[in-house]
Amino acid sequence: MERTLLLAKPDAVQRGLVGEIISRFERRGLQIVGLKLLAISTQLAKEHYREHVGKPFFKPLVEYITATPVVAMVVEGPNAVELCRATIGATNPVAATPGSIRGDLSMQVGRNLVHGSDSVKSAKREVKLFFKTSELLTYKRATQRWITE
Ligand code: D4T
Repeated sequence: MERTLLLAKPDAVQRGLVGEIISRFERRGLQIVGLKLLAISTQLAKEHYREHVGKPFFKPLVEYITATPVVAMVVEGPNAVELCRATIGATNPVAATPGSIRGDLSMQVGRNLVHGSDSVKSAKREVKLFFKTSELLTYKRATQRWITE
């Protein structure tokens, strides 16, 4: 079973889209195992986006993600990483398929609403960055057998 990190970014919080965004993942069948509202520090932002250090969009990216609180979430399910990336849509909303979160609700790459880990390896690193082990809960859903075989 995979786990992945999702962030409803500051624009999602400011636009009142957090409920809608969480709902997209819930309705897909993913199980929420961790959830919190937090202000991302500059240090955490730089660590989270460390692969982008030195790129022209790095500074605005850090300013954007630290501007106001975000909602961080860990979800679990078979192929959770890939499923979530598909539900989120392409990085640039112009290329995001209608039906995806970005394809339905956003217009620009610098205001693309949601983050989802891009690989199982990144997911492991990012979940650890945002959540303590004690903040991640294991529990059984009564509906589970109607969601997965
Ligand atoms: P995140 O990490 O926010 O889920 O986005 P993606 O995984 O879809 O895309 P990414 O890591 O390539 O980019 C991280 C972040 O940087 C912003 N960005 C990206 C930007 O402002 N301009 C750009 O040209 C690119 C490539 C958007 C997402």
